[in-house]
Amino acid sequence: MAYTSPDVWTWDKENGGAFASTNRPIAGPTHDKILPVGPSPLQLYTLHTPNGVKVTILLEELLAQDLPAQYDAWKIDIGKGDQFGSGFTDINPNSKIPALMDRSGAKPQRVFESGAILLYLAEKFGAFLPKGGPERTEALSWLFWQMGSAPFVGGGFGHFYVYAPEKFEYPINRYAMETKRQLDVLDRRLGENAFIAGPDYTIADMAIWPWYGRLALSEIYGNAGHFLDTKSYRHLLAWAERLAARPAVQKGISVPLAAI
Ligand SMILES: N[C@@H](CCC(=O)N[C@@H](CS)C(=O)NCC(=O)O)C(=O)O
Repeated sequence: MAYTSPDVWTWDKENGGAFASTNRPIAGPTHDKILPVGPSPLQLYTLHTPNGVKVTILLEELLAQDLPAQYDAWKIDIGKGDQFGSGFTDINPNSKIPALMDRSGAKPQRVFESGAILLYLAEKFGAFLPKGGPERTEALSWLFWQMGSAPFVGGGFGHFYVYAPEKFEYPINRYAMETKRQLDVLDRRLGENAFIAGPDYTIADMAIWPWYGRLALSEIYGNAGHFLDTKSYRHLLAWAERLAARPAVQKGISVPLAAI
């Protein structure tokens, strides 16, 4: 249906989309809520979404290397609006999971944005990120590529293919095209390298796999794997399968989350 925009946009609370009841055009908390704190040095407030599991995968990989990355993982139910509680917005003023509180030092340190959390933990524990040189630059390039690119997949393709109140051809075409272009970027890269940043497994793989690896494996957005013909991205698929077989990845995507 053709749409004529009004002079000034107003908030339609009942727009019919899957997240209509929680999405809002205003930042800040909607209610007071003190978040629980467990005994571990790292407190993670999260959910099993692609952005959330990036961090639990890294934490499980660190623990698998016997590094002291013990954490408590708490469930922020974004369908119920937990991300707008005052305790959560104190840690992430942007009201999105995942958010981390590092209580191991003299003063608690908050970290928000999944890419920033991955970088913070990789530097803290000296793992899964080359210390310097071109290898580090390459890993960071791919990490930031993921942060900039995945919103086209999640907020664009996934939203209009699965969550929008109706199927609209224009946005599905636009975002399917961009998603396939991105899948091809990764397929070409993985045709020449064992891992995203080169020969070593890094936080760039952990950031990219929950989105593009799981899409290639047909594990997100219903029938999207078939719709986008992800089987045709052979190198991407082989990498996705290799990562999916890692015990830390399996733990990271299903780690129990305690109620807040
Ligand atoms: N750029 C952010 C995106 C985080 C994000 O979009 N989180 C979603 C779940 S995957 C969320 O919390 N949505 C709640 C909302 O939009 O109200 C990151 O990577 O941390």
